[in-house]
Amino acid sequence: MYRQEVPQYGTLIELVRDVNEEVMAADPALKARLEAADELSRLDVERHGAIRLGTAEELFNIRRMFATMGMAPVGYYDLSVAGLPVHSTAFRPTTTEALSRNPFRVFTSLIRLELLEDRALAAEAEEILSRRAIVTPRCLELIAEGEAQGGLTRAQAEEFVAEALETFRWHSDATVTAGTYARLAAEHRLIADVVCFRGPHINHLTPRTLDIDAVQARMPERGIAPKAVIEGPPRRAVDILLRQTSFKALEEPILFPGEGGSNGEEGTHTARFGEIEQRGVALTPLGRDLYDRCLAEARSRAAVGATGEGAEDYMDALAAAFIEFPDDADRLRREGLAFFRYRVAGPLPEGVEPVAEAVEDLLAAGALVADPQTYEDFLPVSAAGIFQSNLGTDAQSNFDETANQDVFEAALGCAVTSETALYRDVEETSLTEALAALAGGAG
Ligand code: OOG
Ligand code: NI
Repeated sequence: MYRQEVPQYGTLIELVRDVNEEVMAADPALKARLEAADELSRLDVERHGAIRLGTAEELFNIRRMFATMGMAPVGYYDLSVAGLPVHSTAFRPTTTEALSRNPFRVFTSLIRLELLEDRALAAEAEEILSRRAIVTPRCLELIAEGEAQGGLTRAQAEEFVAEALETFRWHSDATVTAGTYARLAAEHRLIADVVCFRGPHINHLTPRTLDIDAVQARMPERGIAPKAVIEGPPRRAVDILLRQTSFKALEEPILFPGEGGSNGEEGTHTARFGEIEQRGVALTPLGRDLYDRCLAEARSRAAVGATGEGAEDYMDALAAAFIEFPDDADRLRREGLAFFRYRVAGPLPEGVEPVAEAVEDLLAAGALVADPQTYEDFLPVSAAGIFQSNLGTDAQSNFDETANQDVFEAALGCAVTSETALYRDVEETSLTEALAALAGGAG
């Protein structure tokens, strides 16, 4: 659906596929590693997308809709730190099995009308939002049936998918007059994007590339205008976390209803774009602290301006700041900076006990292998950069925190899952199982 709606996204997918194929052809070892870690089969289906919601009730129902598909809210991202009136989570699968089949994630933001200074406008926005229903009545019925039955039958699932699709569709007809749109957009363009339409249209989808620098460099060849800088860590030998870049949102024609049922007025809106990402290993809290410090250091040395000026200096500052971040998988593991998954790769060597204290010996002897765990989540500073570039500026902004996870979770109707706990659990369980298998004579 999105590819039909935004043809340039289809062009981006083709570019990503070409680059991924070239990278794997040039680096058979990388291809083998992806295959061994069960990452290759998911590469072609790997995506994330994003939506923006208007009310607590919408977030509550969307949480139930994603739960029907086996996706849970993971993480809390406060974007008010970047001057954006939203906070967010990511709906995604949480088990290793589900992630390896299809790790699709939806970055989901809720606007925070309480942060608007113009209280009358906030009340008006709330009133407009109270009139829309973003999930079809039939879809709500199916979600409730799924909750009661503990899942859907195949026939119900097919109907559910068709109904759920309606929620994410683009509507070029605004629900408010051009005047109201202009007042909301003047307050914040994100607010207008959410409040003035019938539903939370998908605003971008994001395939995973194996070489984000190559895709960024080659976008213009295919008529795509990339944002000024790649967000996240710099290019490294061992990728960490997440690097992302997007192409600028398209200006699309929209139609406003006229006052009192008169003929509509034409206008334009920019909301929808495409993004690419390159994922690396998930970091432990220790690694994440180091990442945050290196990033802050780079941003204090060089900043990108509104039209992308300073982009090269910023990328240089980023590379310089990350020199202190170990760039070797073994060091990342030994220094407790990143999360891994253990598996048996050979027999238990003579004289070594299959216990956690002997992990280094077991790895050295080839009895165990530690594969990096892919980071499945998002980064608030990067997300802010993606938002901003698609609101019309490449400028980086700095922060002043007012997170409110409690309000977000109250709207959601449950707590968000901690991403760190998920990675830690996979690491610990994989090690326990691998040691037990070695003790039992596996390998
Ligand atoms: C979401 C922007 C953030 C990411 O990948 O970090 C994002 C939005 O524009 O709604 O998608
Ligand atoms: Ni995104």
